[in-house]
Amino acid sequence: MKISKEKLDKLMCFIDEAETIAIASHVDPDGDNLGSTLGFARALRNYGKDVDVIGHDEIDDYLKFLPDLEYYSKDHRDSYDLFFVLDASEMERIGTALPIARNSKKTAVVDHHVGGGIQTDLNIIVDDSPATCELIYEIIDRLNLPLDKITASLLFTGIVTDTGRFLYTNVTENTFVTAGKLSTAGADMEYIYRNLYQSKPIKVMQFENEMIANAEFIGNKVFAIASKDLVEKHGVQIGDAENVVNQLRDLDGVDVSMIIKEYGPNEFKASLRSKDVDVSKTARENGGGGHIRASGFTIFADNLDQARDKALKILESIND
Ligand SMILES: [Mn+2]
Repeated sequence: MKISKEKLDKLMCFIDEAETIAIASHVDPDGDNLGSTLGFARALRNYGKDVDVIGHDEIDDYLKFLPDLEYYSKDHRDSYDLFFVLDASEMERIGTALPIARNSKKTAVVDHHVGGGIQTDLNIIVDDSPATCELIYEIIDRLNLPLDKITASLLFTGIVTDTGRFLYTNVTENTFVTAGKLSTAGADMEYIYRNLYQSKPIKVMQFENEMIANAEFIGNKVFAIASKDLVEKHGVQIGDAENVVNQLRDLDGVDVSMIIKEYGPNEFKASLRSKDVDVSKTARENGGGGHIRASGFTIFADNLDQARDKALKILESIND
């Protein structure tokens, strides 16, 4: 058990006092964010609450298999009795939903990122938990909220994606116990695994291959670029690059991997992965955040070459 009884009691009061509840997803939502927001929303709906999931971005294709995505919506009230932020360590991560949070009566966060600055009426932040979905399972279990098969599948998805299929070092006995309980509750593991790991479009593999072929190796570090041109050439989404940073980290002799993704004319998103070194610090120093071995931040630059130079300087400055 990772959450104090005092916080859980307070959370139960918040939930019972609220009629309308919002759960905001963060920008650029990943499997853990969608799994936790949609799963928690479902449990609270089944408990009898009026719950909206506030979405903003397009869902990446690889997550479109998730159940309950029809609840991920841009429609919302102006304010709620209770407003949740899940899987985000800064309020700004909820993007356009920020004014709704400010108008709502109470706010709460459940998160597992390191060193964030988010402040709400109830912060449930466990930075050694590998996934927000693990924390949401604990909340549902200990508060006796309804856990049906679909909620179980959603939470299982977040645990599998954020742990790299139970690979990362923050996975503990509790993670496996949670996965086991979700399996017993009816999580459809075969469906989840098939969709996440056995459905990659060939064009995505070809895009990844070209990124990897052009990767630069600097000692035990490696750097690759997902340019708009490359994304267009292969007809993929920029989010499809994310897998590459993991593949590069997994190489023998590599400890730190970095990719930059060209989002806008001057906006580049950097992702960092490591086997050992703390890359959350580097991300925070550059206005981003994340976990000890997986983090990200944004680079603003005039063009791709300048972004590359900035990124390489940052990568070289990481101490190992
Ligand atoms: Mn997460």
